[in-house]
Amino acid sequence: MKKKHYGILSLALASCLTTHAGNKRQYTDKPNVIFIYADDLGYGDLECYGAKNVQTPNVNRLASEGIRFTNAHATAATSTPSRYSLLTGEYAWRKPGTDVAAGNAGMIIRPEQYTMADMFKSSGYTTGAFGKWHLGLGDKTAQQDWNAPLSASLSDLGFDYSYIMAATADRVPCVFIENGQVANYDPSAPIEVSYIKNFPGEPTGKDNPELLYNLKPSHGHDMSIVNGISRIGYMKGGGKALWKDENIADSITAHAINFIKQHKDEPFFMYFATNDVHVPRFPHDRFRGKNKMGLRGDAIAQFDWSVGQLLETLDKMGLTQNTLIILSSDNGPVVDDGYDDQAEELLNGHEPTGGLRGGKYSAFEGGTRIPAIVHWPQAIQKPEVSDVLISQIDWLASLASLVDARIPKGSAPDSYNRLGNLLGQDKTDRPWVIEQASNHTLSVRTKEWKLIEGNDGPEMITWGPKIETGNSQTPLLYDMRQAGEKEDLATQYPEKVFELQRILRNVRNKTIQMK
Ligand code: NG6
Ligand code: CA
Repeated sequence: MKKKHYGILSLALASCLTTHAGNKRQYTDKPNVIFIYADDLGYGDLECYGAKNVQTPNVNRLASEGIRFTNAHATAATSTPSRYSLLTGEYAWRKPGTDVAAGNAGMIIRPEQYTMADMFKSSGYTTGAFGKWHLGLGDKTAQQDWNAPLSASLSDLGFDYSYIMAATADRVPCVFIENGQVANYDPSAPIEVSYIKNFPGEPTGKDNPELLYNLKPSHGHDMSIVNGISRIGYMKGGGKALWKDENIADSITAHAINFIKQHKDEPFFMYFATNDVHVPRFPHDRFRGKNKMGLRGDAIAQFDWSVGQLLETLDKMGLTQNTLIILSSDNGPVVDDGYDDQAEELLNGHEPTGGLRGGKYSAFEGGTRIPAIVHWPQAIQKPEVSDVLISQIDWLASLASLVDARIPKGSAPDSYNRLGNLLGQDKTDRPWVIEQASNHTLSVRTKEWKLIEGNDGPEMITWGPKIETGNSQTPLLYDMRQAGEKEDLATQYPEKVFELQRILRNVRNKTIQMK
């Protein structure tokens, strides 16, 4: 399947950029753009957001030189829908099949869709994706041949280069995919993947717990064993291509640094999605034991190290001034997400959500309020902390406006240009933000109020993590100026409930435009 071509404008720009070959920087003020997208990193997990038990000096630097947002929202409380929305500018709940993807899911964003990467490419950028993907690969679910170039991959979505994990570290296949093919492919160990049944003779966490020498599951995660850790799904083979969990951050970061070095003379867009701090948390030895929180804290420190490596590279290359970095997370935090890593026991008073209610998966703020820092020394001269209400859904259109890309009609339908918010020039709150819980319950929040729509789900997650979901048969209304999500005020303010329900209905039906 081939991509549509976006880009009469891009051709013009590209030629203008290349005419001055060798000295391109001088002729364009287009910043490099780097998204640093952490996994399951909570609102309270960074030192600059109040974390006490772990040091994050590199993220602190970004915050102290840029804008640190205190009211930023991911579009969903789990990874796949959040990433889908970020990269396409369309709410994931509009599109079936965007829930947490298996490692053998077919490519969820289809080649004909317009993506963030297409947008940058059409403006003359070189584009690269690194780390966690979790949006499917290949044309069809379960039909991939992992021993050959995949039938659909990130090059069909506008990425010039990619070095990614198909899904998550807790899902097979446990190999990196470079430009649509298994990296370090080992012909002596052909790869097979199934999410239905095991391959004859292959050990599993369930049947062979004695083989789990690195981490044991606390719930689920008892299928194929790779690197002494059992996962979700079954795989066979891989040989030398199999990753070692302790080296994942090193590997992703090294490839990203190479990309920066290779493209230092032209504008580049880099989607840098870390595996940290998702489970299985198994960071490198050099991060072990330096904080009070065990492996979860070590994974946060490793995340910070990756950020530091990118910054050091930019500094060395003289690129820091004109590189726009946006650091954020895909959804809220979870403590025990399925492995016995003592994250719960070792919190030592740390609050991953920074005191917000709920967490990953839930409709409460802990599910979708995330850290967000924007750093661009050339444009942001006055560092600040901003409580302006923003959502990741707008990042595509906002950055399109920054780089003069024209979004094709009908693409990125939910994304609005709010660049002024991101650069600290406009303090107007987004009039509303929509949040999606893992059971598809939607919430609408304004600066002052939040409504969680009524639904049939249980009050707590039933299958493992101890997290309040925010589910209730009747709609819940909270005054966000006061106590946050403590006291349901739906019966006191029926007109407010009605007003917010109307916004939600109109957004669902696309019968409302934001001013
Ligand atoms: C859940 C997994 C959890 C995590 C999550 C996706 C079990 C019991 N739990 O189903 O460990 O992988 O999916 O996380 O399997 S996300 O951040 O990628 O959305
Ligand atoms: Ca996540």
